[in-house]
Amino acid sequence: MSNPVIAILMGSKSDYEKIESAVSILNNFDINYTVRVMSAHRTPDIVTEFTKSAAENGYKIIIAAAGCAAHLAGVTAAHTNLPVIGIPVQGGAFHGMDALLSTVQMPGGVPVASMSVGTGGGKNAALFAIRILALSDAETAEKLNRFTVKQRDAVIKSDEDLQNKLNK
Ligand code: RP5
Repeated sequence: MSNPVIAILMGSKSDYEKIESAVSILNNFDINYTVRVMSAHRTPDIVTEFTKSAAENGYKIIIAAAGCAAHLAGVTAAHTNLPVIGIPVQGGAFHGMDALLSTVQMPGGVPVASMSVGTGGGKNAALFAIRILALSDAETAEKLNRFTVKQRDAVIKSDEDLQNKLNK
């Protein structure tokens, strides 16, 4: 994709299916992004190189997804002043609790915006990034408004359907 503004980093290719919802949201909003596999533990040099040069390469936001001892988001935030959004990936012996604590418990001074564990985490990471972009991009802000209205309408419709079914 040309001129990507969002980088999605994953600690392993095994994370992809769990955070694919982030990719589909970015596609729906026509946001250019890059998806890369790089690990804070297995390829720390590549993470350092990528994140140190991310801002000068045109990225505005980094989404970092990792499971288990999830240090990718934290290490990324240590190497750049760009906003970093962490997705604690569900899995491993503790079903994502380990990743959640690793992502959310950053020391003061190095912020990571932690999303939720599970499929909502990937979706919300993309939407959170889009909310940041919308601050300075009217077209993205308008798309976000339309998304919110559509989501609201879907909930109202599901309630109407339920009432019709129960009150037959
Ligand atoms: C983490 O370890 C990755 O982000 C992944 O969630 C987990 C397991 O990785 P694999 O062993 O499947 O490559 O670093």
